[in-house]
Amino acid sequence: MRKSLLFPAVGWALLFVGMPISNDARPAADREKMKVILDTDIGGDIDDAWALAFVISHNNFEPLGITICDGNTPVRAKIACKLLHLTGRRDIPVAVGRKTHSKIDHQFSWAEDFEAYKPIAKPAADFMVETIKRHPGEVTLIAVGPLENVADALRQEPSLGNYVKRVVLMSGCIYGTADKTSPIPEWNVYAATADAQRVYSAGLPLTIVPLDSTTHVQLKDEERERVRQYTSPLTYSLECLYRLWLSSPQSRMTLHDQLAVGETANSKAFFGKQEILPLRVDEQGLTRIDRARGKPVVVCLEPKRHEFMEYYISHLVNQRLGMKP
Ligand SMILES: [Ca+2]
Repeated sequence: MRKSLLFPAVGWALLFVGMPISNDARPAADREKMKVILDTDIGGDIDDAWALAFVISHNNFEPLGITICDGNTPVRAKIACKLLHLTGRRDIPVAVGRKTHSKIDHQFSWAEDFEAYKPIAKPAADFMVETIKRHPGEVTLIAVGPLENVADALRQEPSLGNYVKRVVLMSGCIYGTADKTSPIPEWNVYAATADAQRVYSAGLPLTIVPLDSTTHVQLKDEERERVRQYTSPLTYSLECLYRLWLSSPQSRMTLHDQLAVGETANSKAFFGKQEILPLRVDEQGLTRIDRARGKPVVVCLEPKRHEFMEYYISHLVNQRLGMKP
């Protein structure tokens, strides 16, 4: 494990303590924001932290909570909690999903001793079900990790699809990737295949951003530099996590999860084509077109890299999140 980067958290933390938002007291503009829950396996690949940053940077989102899935969920949650703390967003609860293994990752060291903001006691699936049912037809669930929590929520409430507005996944591979002309098992499906089968077959209003699109969008050095030079607590944190994630000088982030957030924020704006396909997850973790047994899924294809990257980065660098006014 790499040595932790020193982070000037104490000074910033004193400045950036967020205030809880009362639902009743919110101005009208806030009540019209899009209610979202982000379900994430933050701390493995780097795109999750940068996707969470996108969610909290976007003025049109009202994040109702962050739920943590897959693997060492209690430690993953600390990264989300620290990012929210440093950016003054302690109004957003973090709920931990079931732990599926105890492996560690380099990014964990960024928050391993962090205690100042803790997850709620309620498990992720309980939080998901209760929050979605409290706002019927209003909540968009964005799930960018293996689907244990969403599947657990469906086990509790099989008719979740009647309450949720939309479910947007970074998930699947239909035709191929930037490098391959045939489909491959995508990690979020492969890592919890039975759970993915449950989610894809549940009749949810499902949209997926598959590898077919995401593998075409990688962070350029000048784009990373633009974020780094902004030096807000948010962008400083993202650069710290990026350095912990880098495994070689040639590594570049693929923006898998951010594209799912972008599709949620501005549907159809960043894809040249959306197909509605009958999809079924098979035993090998492939998302297959199956006209007999598949359920309809909106599939986002042909990413518009330039439009998306400008939109994405402009959100990260236009919010002085966590800084004094
Ligand atoms: Ca992810």
